[in-house]
Amino acid sequence: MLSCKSLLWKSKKKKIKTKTKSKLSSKNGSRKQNPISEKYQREEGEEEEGFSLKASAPSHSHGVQPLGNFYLNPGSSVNSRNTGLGNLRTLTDELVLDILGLLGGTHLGVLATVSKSFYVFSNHEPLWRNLVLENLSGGFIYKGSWKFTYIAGFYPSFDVMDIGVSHLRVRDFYSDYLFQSWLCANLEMKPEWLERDNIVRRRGISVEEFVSSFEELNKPVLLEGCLDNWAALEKWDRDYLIQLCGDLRFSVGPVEMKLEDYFRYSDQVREERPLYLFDPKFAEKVPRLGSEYEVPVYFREDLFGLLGNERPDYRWIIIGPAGSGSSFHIDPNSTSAWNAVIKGSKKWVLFPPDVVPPGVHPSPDGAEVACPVSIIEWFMNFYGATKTWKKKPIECICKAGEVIFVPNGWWHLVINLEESIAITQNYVSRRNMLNVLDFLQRPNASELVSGTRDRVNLYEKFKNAFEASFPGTIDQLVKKAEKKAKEKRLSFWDSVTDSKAGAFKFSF
Ligand SMILES: O=C(O)CCC(=O)C(=O)O
Repeated sequence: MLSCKSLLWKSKKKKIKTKTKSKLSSKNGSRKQNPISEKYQREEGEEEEGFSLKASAPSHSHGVQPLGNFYLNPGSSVNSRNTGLGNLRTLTDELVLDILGLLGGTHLGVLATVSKSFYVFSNHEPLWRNLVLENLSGGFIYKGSWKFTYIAGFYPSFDVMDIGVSHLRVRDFYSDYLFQSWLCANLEMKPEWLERDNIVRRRGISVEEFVSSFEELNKPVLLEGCLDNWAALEKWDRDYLIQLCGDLRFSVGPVEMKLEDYFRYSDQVREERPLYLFDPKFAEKVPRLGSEYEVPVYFREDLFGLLGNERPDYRWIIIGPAGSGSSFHIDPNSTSAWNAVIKGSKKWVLFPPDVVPPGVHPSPDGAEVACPVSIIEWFMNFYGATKTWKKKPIECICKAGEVIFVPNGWWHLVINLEESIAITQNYVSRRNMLNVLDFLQRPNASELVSGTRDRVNLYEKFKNAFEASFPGTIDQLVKKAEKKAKEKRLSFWDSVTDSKAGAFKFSF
């Protein structure tokens, strides 16, 4: 989902100034005639509105400008987006791209020669990314752009570095969708997006304190110093991992890639949603990796472990460049999680279960979530709304050596601020056992349950395994939860206004 905000290119930081200037090379060629430039001059110094581009950003996006520039520029009488599209001009940009997405690489390449407009659309990098991933799977060597990667993959004798024409700049092409896509791929995180740090931090607390102050209350906490004995913390970096398992394949989005190829990609990547290495079988593939970390003492009760090989996926190694990350989601199967940063740093934004983050639209049954195209787009278009949000999100930057506890049901978004390596595990303890059972027996469990083949029977299997090991414990947990719910009903008014309070019931 792309927000329909009409963009206006009016940023004031140094690099953007170059970009604003480049707009002057369009038809009018005069700074004075350009209202965006005038706005730029008037607002000089209002730093908080500025965006800063990455040092590696190209100087332009094939010349694409936001639609706001067309309306405010009196010299712009045509939008070459429309003139070059012929009868397709009435379609939205998304629809044009959907149609182009049906073409193979050769036809897409030929289409780029038809008009300026088709040149821009046909060079849209996500189209080439899809072609590469569909046709070459993970067996590609990234060549600085997805189009070049495709050409190099299919025509190895062709020296893509000689092409150069992909840098053509088209004049008078206005499109919010394409401009925003380029902008999101090249934006630095704004300092104000990183400022808020309101998570509770703890060092050296006992397991009892963790349980009573955080796990029982379902509240996030950032734990410092609890990875100090991890060999991984000292050893794991890209050189070590490449030496250990550079030629092994790991899950990267929809494909499996050799680790060394992934690092080669992540070194050069500059896209809105970089591919992210997220592998649930890393410890089976490379047992040494599994032996170089241990579950922090707070998270050792791991009841899905009772299911043996039938347990859902529960641990992942996560590797990604700056800008990669996880957009808003709630963790699978109503589990809680911990996420330990080994290298790099991650910005976290978390909302409690009863607050749907701005810009995020879950379907009524919770099976699907519509959210902005990318994490950076969420920051650009929705983060500001959290300033006035009644329930502020919990935010922090989690650095190497730190662990965040993500309680079940919390929405969270994560973006890597630099190349990062992390381990995360999802788990069920007695504190979230009832939530998990409740989740597993929902009517649409076959759509909701994830990480395992047998989605429908997971409830029965898990409940039986738990009862066999801890007879009578489910009843005790239910009684405890009912008592807690009664205590929570503070007043008559609370109970009649909060529909959830009266509806609290478990039946297993
Ligand atoms: O990108 C990350 O490190 C966060 C991962 C995450 O949110 C998750 O595993 O649920």
